[in-house]
Amino acid sequence: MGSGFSHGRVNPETGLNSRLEDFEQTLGLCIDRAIADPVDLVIFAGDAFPDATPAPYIHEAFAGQFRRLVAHNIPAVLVVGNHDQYSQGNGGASLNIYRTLAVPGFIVGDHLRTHTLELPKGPLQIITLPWLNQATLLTRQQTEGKTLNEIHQILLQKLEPILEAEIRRLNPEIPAILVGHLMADRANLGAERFLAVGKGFNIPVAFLNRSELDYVALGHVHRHQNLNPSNDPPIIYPGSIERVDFSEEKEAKGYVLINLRKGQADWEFVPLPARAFRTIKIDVSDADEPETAILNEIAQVSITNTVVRLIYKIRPEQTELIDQRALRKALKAAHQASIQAELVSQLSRPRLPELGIGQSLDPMNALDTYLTNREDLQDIALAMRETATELMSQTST
Ligand SMILES: [Mn+2]
Repeated sequence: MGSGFSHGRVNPETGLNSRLEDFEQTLGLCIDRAIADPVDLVIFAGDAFPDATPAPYIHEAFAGQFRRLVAHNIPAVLVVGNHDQYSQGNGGASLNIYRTLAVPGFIVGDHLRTHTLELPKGPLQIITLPWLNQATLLTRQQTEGKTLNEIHQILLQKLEPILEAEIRRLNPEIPAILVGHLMADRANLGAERFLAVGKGFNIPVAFLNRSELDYVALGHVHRHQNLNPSNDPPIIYPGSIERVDFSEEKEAKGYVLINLRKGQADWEFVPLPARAFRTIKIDVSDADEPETAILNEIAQVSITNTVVRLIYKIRPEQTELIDQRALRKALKAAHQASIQAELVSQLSRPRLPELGIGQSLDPMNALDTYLTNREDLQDIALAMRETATELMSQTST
């Protein structure tokens, strides 16, 4: 909550960004279902806000929904994600306030440990695995002079025995789930790729694919997916409940409902009516009437209440043929719209005569010709030739 504000608009009645209201409403639908069923437990696997210090009204929007569970005696597990962590004060997190206030039935998972919950239908074991950063497991001496890759390897070597110990201590008679905020090595990235560049490390799915666990609930990746289709146990990212940006345009949004017994977890992805995002892309560089062509394209798409981005390609000399106000007017039904013009250059790249049509060169000669024409590459030309020679010898064997 609190992200993607550029895709919203200010609601004149509340003064709030409409995207915050969207997220709050969609979260409300999840909580509605939890109360209506009712469920025995709600799991939230992290990243409540874009950072650990959200503005009070954003924090309130989240808390306002989760507190409804308390009124219905439904416990909740909140695991700390990378965006929830704060670097000051021993790595606190935006979600720790629920523990500080001792909200009844709320467990905050900011450490790797096992919690045993006494639920009305019986006990349940939960291993919480929050987002791990190098500061939590490694000292400065251990990381000094190491590359990021080496540090990630050391982190995994440290994590494996700790996780193994938690799994071995599980009572085999009691259902067990692991709730983790992590990047699994087989996961398909959604928007998180852009939100947390180079900050993390991948955890092998093999660490999680354990028969001692009945279900693995994951947060971090915004795209819904099951990393273990044989479901023994299911290893599932439910994904985000709303779209954060256009990279999630084509993803279904929802939550996961789990029916859990020892040795058996039946799960279902329940879609949510998240606000739609639509890209309208058109190349009008060859059109005589580019504006009409764009307007016709917009008319083909259902844009009402959606977040739209219009991307059109034109030649520089066509710019004056397009009236931005006409485009804006055509996009009026959208919840929010952005317009992006991409200029297409008519100049083709200068060709190297040596590589012209009719000439046939072997790859090494082609590379030599290319390098001869690229003065800016001279300092690495030798290395490129050596690497190319090596690659060519590999492909021929
Ligand atoms: Mn995350």
